[in-house]
Amino acid sequence: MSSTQNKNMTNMVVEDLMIPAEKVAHVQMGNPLEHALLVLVKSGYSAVPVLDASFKLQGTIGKTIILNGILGLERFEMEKLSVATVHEVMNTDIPCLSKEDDFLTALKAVIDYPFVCVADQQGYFDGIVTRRAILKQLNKNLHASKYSTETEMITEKI
Ligand code: 4BW
Repeated sequence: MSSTQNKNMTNMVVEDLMIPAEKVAHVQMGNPLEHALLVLVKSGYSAVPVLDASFKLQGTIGKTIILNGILGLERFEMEKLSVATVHEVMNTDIPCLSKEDDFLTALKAVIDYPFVCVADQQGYFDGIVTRRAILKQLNKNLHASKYSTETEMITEKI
C-alpha cells in the first residue's frame, strides 16, 4: 500500500464512517420485549442499540437475547413478551466508540461485533459503525493500492 493511500484510510475518523443516530433503528429501556421484537423483525436487523429517555446509550438488544429472556423450562413463555421490558434482558457489556476515534480503532472494534455504538463524553448516542462500512472502506483502499502498484510496475517497465 502506498503511503498516500495508507494515510487516506488511517486519517479517517469514526464520524466519517458512522450511520448517524437519526438513521439508526433503536428501542428504549422501558419498552416491552414485544415492541423490541417488532422493531427487530420489521427493520430486519439482528440487534439494535438501546437508549434511555434522554437519548443516552444504555446497551444493545437482539432477537436471540429476547428469545433467551422468555425461555422457560420447557417452552417459550410468550406471555412474558408483554410483561418483561428491554431493560431486564438487554446487553450492557458493550464496546463504545467516540466520533473522534481513528479508522484502526474502529476496525479493531468490529472484529468481534457486527456494529459498535458511538457516543459522546456524556453518553449521548451519536450513531453506529458497522462492519460493512469498515470492510467497504478497506476494500476500496486495497483495490486502489493494487491498481497503483500495477501502474507503478508498468511505468517502471516503459
Ligand atoms: O435492512 C438492511 N439493509 C441493508 N442494506 N443491509 C442489511 C439490512 N439488514 C441486514 N443487512 C446486511 C448488512 O450487510 O446484513 C448484515 C448483517 O445484519 P445484522 O447486523 O445481523 O442485522 C448487515 O451488516 P452491517 O451493515 O455491517 O450491519 C451490522 C449490524 O449493524 C446489523 C445490525 O445489527 C446493525 N445495524 C446496521 N444498520 C442499522 C443497524 N441497526 C439499526 N439501524 C440501522 N440502520
